[in-house]
Amino acid sequence: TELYDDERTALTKEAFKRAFLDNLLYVQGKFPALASQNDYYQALAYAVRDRLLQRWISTAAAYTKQGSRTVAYFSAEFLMGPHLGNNLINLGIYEQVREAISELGLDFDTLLRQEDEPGLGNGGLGRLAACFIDSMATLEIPSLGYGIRYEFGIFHQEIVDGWQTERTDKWLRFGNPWEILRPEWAVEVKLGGHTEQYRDEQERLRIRWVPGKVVVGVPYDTPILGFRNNTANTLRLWKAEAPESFDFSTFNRGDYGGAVRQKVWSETLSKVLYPNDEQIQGKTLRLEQQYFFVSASLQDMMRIMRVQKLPLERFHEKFAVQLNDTHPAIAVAELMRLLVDDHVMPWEQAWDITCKTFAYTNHTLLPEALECWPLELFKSVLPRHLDLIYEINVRFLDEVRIRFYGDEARLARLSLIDEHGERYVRMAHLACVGSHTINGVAELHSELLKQDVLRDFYELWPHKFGNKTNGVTPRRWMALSNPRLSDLISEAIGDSWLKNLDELQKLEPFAQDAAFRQRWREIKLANKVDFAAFVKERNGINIDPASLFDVQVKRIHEYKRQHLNILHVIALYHRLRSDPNADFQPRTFIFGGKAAPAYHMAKLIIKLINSVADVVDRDPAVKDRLKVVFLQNFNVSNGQRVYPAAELSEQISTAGKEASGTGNMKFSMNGALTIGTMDGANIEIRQEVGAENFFLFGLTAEQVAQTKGRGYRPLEHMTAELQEVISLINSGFFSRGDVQMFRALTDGLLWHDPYLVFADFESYSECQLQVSQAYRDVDHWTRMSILNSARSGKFSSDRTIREYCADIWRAPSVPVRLLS
Ligand code: 26Y
Repeated sequence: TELYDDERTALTKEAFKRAFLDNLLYVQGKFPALASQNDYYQALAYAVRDRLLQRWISTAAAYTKQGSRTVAYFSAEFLMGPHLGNNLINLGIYEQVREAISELGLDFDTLLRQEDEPGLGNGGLGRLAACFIDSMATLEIPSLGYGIRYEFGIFHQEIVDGWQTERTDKWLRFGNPWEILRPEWAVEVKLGGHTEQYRDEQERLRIRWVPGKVVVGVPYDTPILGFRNNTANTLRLWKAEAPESFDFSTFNRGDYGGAVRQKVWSETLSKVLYPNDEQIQGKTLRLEQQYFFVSASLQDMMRIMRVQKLPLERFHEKFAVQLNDTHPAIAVAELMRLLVDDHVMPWEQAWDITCKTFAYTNHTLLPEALECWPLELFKSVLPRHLDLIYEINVRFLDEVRIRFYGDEARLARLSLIDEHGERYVRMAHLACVGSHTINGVAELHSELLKQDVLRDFYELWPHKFGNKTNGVTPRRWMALSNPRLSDLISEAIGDSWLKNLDELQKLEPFAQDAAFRQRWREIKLANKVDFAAFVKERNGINIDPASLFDVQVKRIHEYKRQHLNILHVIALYHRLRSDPNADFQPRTFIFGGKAAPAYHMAKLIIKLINSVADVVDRDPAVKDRLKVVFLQNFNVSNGQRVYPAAELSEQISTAGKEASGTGNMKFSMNGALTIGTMDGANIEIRQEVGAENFFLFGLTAEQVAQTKGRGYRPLEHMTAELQEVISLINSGFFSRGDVQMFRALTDGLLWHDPYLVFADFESYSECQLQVSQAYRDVDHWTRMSILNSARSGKFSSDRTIREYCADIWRAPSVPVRLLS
């Protein structure tokens, strides 16, 4: 304790205040009269960082000493959200620090809000990676998150005249107090060029990759704290830089422009996150990004083995690598290259190690989202890897040929190379062949993978397939974002539920307790009042905290069917205008989410939502009964405000399309009821909370498939009300007389409707009526709300990670003792 528990890092309030003011001077170079709120935030962040470094050092020491088996989570995205509040929660000093800061006359919440969140992900997949590393640290699993330190994360969305516009996310502008640069562990990554044969000193025939360019990967480490333990794991993100030697050689030749271009090109690799979560067509830079972080990470892992004096033959014993979708799937070929080319290991042994190292998680059933790279493009970036993939493929297809005698069609379907028309490398196939385990992210999704997208692989290797239903971390999504509810729960059942979410079950009896229900309601109302103030500040409109808060927040996608929701809102508006005295449960419809910048239909849906919001807000006839809000720039921080205030969670994707969903879990934990289809994890949520506490509607995945198989005609599902809705839109009513504005949307629905909006519309409307009726029985609704929360234990990412550890990684926990 002498070494660490000093003036600089002591946890007492007084020591913390001194440290904070010290940092203001010595880190920020400011004194209070000149300091901005951001200066105060930085000083606070550094004071917290000082207090977690001891854990980080102790953890590194424990893992090094014990040579622990380590999980490497490979992901192109980590959607972390702000660190400060989360670190305070996990350190167990949130309240203390809040008090210290207010005693200094500062507003703690204002300081928390200064943090520019690291938005290094698009949505579900990136946020899942963040929840997973939180849970791994909490469960004391030695782990490294490996990814890219994008200089610009997911764009900042602004709504201008109802349309989405994008602004660059300059999250590093004021510096990032949570990361530590590790220049001594930089590695070189080759790209492009060609391969050639040569004979080594022992006259062995070998292959040399002569790269066209080389970039340097520099690691930036961020500590990931466990919840109230001594573990601090590492998120290691790579920044791309130009190798100095390259710079100088061009520079010395007097080619200054060339030297600068080289530097600029190198840095481009980690410049920006692609804002798509579905499709990227033939973008060389994207493949280069994927290879860059994968190669840097595998080289880093080999360095760790060298330091620990472990032979590379034991790579798969030291490390379990999880591939977060196919974005890092090139790792299969890269590990083979490192072992076979660089370390001269026999192919069979290298392949054995590779297959024992990797496991692959699939996150999508949409066929257009499966990553394929045009062969020529692939060859120009990774010539050596293409040869390795050919070799892997030849050996793989030999195996298939024997298993499925004479089945040529099957060979073509399974091949790592798609040979119909233009040739492509199929990344999902590479991931399947090179992994010992393949999983989906919810029961239904994992079943559909076996029946559909990966059917041939399932028939070949049924033992590789399994399910790992997603989860979310209750530390961020309850303790941090919903302190009122968390305090009430802890008062009722103690606070160990935050480490063992199944204990929420103990809340069930409280659903019968009128006084408890009253407090549950008061908390939801207080959260709604806070949220209403936030909406007033952001959107300038008043929403009524007494109305039902009905929320759909997620990326904008046709398969997620935000348009089904807004069509229903228009139907309600029409009912109110047609019958002004109709009995009507007041509702506030809240939408939020980003559209991929080139996804025109998604952007048009945003415009429609905003146009309806605008009309409804200006129409005195529906005032106080119907409101629509589009929340700009939905991200982790805004999520933390909206989930606690929500009463109804919209999970309305076409059945069979949403792999899992994770927002659905955040809502349910925080006491919102779900209106949803039999899709993704909705099915398991309904199973857990009970059918009577869930509003189900719509076709099942099977019925969707049948309907499509029969030849779906949306017009056959046209009802009088739906007709009114479409006519109203087409009349220009929401577009100031412009009858063309929403044509692409309405025509698309009338003539194609690939996601069966019309087929589900009536069932949805009917279900929404039931919601409104249920909401009027206040006590009944509160009971259902409490039961949703009480039965959400399964959806902790701690449960998910325990399953990955037991079934895939075989990684035991390693508790950390604080060094003194
Ligand atoms: C290839 C590139 C364009 C791409 C980039 C990001 C493709 C996909 C993605 C992201 C996909 C994603 O976020 N999928 C979601 O993963 C969640 C976590 O498993 C699921 O809950 C959710 O249903 C799924 O859509």
